[in-house]
Amino acid sequence: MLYQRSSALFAEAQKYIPGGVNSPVRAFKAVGGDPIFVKKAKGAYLYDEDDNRLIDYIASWGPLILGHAHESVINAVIEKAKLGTSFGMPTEIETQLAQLAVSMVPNIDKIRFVNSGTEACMSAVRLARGYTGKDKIIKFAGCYHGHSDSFLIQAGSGAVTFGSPNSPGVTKGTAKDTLLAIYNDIESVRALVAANKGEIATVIIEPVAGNMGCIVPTDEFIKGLRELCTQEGILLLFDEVMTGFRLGKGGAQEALGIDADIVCFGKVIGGGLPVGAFAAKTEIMSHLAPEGPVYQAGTLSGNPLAMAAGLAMLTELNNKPEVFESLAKKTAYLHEGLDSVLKEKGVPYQINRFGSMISVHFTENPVVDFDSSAKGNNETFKKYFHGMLENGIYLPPSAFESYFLNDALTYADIDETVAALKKVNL
Ligand code: HOZ
Repeated sequence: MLYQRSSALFAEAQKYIPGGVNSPVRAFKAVGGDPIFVKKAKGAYLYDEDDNRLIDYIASWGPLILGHAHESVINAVIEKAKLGTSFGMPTEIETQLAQLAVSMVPNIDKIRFVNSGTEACMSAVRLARGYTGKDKIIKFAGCYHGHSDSFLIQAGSGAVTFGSPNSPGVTKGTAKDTLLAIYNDIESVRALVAANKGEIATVIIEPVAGNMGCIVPTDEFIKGLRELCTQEGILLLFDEVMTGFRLGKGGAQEALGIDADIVCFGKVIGGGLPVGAFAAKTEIMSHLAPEGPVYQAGTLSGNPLAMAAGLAMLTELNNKPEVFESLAKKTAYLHEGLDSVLKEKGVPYQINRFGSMISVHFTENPVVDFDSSAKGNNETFKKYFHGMLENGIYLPPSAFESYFLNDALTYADIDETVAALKKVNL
């Protein structure tokens, strides 16, 4: 496949945009080569600026559960845009989306819309601190909760690729309030809690991690976390930016059978438009301005176009809950296919999967946390990524990302994906 126009566009972009991209993972630094510039997308396919058709496994990093340019979402946005694009005033549709989201997600009464997952997590932590009156938070190495200062401590996703999991620009003062635990290791959390007795406001976690590849929590770990937080008066914060409305109507809370105290959502709640949200029981949410003293605001929060897209998307998912099973089956089918081909290739690998999230790690040992994920052989990953791309398959351009399947993918697309892998030399 040729990617000449993409390369030319990238060269031009680099003159005006740092690194040529508006979000680092897109720059292909982890895998080398030039990023693909997208012209359009429909269903399971991306069409790039060189007119290549690619089978897409990132779905805009999760939200496009039903595939690209889904008719009901697109029509909702078009109709809404005709009525005006932003008011900075309340609109009825915000309440409609809030009501629907609250009805789908366990254990929440109220929700606040923001503009991105970063904003959601940053604001949720402020709320947790305001509610508990405590300053410290615990996060897990390799988890990524957006690019707010408190989270860029041993962060996953692009932060790992660019060698700055602890970003310059984050002050020592901020960093000291973020304590680091090890994913899937409840003892590491217990130790931090014991050493900082009565000082921890919240434990924030990706309940199924997607920013060090896909990593599944053990039952013992996630249940232990819930028990520990309850015992110690710590709020358990689920960052469901990737898992919300994807692992089931009720996201990871429902899929894992664990109630969180605060839940954050990202792009999915806007049907792929720029939206985030955080939600909790009334008792906690009433601490938020203007009802309570914890401040949080935004002109574009609850933006009508984003609300219309989100309402269309969540309505589809609410009316067709079978989509979650369908996605999980397709993902299992992909897993089997990749497994059968990789077995023949003679390289060590692991495949992690939960629902419609999956990732391949080129390493001998099980991948259960950041350290085991970081042991993956990146040279093999690069060959895998570029080999698949050459054959029309678009995977996440880093081993530290999960794939997200969309329901527009057909079994024939998955067969094509597996057939592509057969042609790749690792
Ligand atoms: N941080 C996102 C993946 N975990 C990537 C964002 C983007 O490049 O769009």
